[in-house]
Amino acid sequence: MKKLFLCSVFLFLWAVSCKNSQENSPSIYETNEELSGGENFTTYDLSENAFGAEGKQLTPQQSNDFTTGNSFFRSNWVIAPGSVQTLDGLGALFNANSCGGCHFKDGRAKPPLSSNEPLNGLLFRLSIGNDAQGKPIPEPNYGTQLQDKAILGVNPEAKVSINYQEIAGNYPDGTSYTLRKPIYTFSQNNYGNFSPNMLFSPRIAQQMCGLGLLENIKEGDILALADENDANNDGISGKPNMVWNILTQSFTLGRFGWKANVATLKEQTAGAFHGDIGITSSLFPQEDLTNYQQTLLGNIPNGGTPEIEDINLEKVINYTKMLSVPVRRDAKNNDILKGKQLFMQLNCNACHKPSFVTGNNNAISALNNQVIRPYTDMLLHDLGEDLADNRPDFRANGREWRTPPLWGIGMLEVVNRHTFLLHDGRARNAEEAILWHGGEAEKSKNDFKNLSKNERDLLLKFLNSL
Ligand code: HEC
Ligand code: HEC
Ligand SMILES: [Ca+2]
Ligand SMILES: [Ca+2]
Ligand SMILES: [Ca+2]
Repeated sequence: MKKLFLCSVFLFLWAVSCKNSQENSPSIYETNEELSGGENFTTYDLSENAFGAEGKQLTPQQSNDFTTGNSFFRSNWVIAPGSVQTLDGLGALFNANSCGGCHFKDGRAKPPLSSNEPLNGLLFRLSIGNDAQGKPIPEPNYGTQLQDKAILGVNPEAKVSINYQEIAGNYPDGTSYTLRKPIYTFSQNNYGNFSPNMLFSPRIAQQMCGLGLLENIKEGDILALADENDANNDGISGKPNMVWNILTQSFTLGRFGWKANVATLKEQTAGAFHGDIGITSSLFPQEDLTNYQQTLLGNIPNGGTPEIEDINLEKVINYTKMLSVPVRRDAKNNDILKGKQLFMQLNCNACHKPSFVTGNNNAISALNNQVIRPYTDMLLHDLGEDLADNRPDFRANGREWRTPPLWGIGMLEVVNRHTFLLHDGRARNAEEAILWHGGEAEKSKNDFKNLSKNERDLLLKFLNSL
């Protein structure tokens, strides 16, 4: 009798738990959830080209721009005068000789792993604080970016070497981990001493997928998520960056860069040509040299005025707008859906906003009305002292970073053969990235640490499916 009773209790519990898991899966799985970049900008190419795929529903002209823009993105610029005039004018100071040199395969760079490795795709923004309007003030001799390379006969600005300090920690369940914090040493300053007030911000080259969609999220939808003074008292206070926009000559919403420090893909692209490769354009007609450097260097080789013509610049800009996002893998898998549930439970989605519908008046009409799942709110958040660069960038203070989109991060290993994350690439994988969260995300991180090993793995499996 007792046995029979126990049996039926077990049967009942089994039936209930089965029913729950069946009910849970469809309700938490959302229709077309695997289409991270919407109908038009999700690619099924899961090869190492997964971040470099062209969107669908483009006009033949747009598709042509994509192809030409792509080749400019990959091509190496050379010292003027070069045999190919469309590709000369490198430097005088620069960080790399192509976009793809840092955004390899349209993906993200990895930081040097030891002190004698060169910087490939890690750069340093410089300033001596913000001016009264809130713009970063350039370092007097070195400007707003440290260029560690230069053409023949010109000295690079300085050399940076990196060392890591190991930090040991434990989960409450006893599992141990180590994190590594980068420490930078600047040497061989070739243009005088740095100002004693110099602030610097290390930034790793970001992944390129889905950028046109991020640009096409309606401004109002982003601003609606802001809660600067945490009026709802949940410990999370998203803040929009407002940045100097050289096209409108006014302060507008910042979207790109690790601190949302640039407003548009146009300015970001022209700015990269200018600051990273030493290529002038109609947006930035003067070389990125301070007055001191200009005087010291005199006449430098010139690849035309400007060095990249508008017609070609436009193609590279359009290229950055038309890159797709890889399709989710196994989005309906039960473990992954459990991981997704944990992601919500830990309030990761307070900042990593799962979805938006893009705006409806982009010139590239394929970008319009797309249901996208970028897992970002495009806002700034205080992530604590440990991640702070202590350098303000427009409205972003020294502890604030833009929530990075999480789409595509599971494909990083395939595309770039590494899994380094965060603004300076210090995290060796997603687990370490979470463990570095602090500030507004301190609670989420602690709740993550308090999960069982199995639950942590489910969450990481979910992230890896993005
Ligand atoms: C020296 C390495 C380097 C080169 C070369 C480079 N980039 Fe970048 N790129 C970066 C870094 C670092 C960031 C982040 C910048 C920041 O946070 O301010 C970035 C950010 C971007 C972004 C914004 C991505 C986002 O998610 O917000 C775009 C777009 C971009 N780069 C395009 C280009 C283009 C186009 C070129 C070539 C003209 C180029 N980059 C060349 C390092 C590089
Ligand atoms: C308060 C807002 C906030 C919350 C909550 C939050 N994050 Fe983040 N997350 C950020 C910001 C901002 C960064 C970038 C920090 C940096 O680069 O230094 C980031 C970075 C990341 C990265 C690395 C992304 C990349 O491109 O390098 C991962 C992975 C990540 N978060 C996952 C999570 C998970 C999982 C949770 C929940 C446990 C979570 N985050 C909670 C704001 C948040
Ligand atoms: Ca030049
Ligand atoms: Ca400089
Ligand atoms: Ca809040």
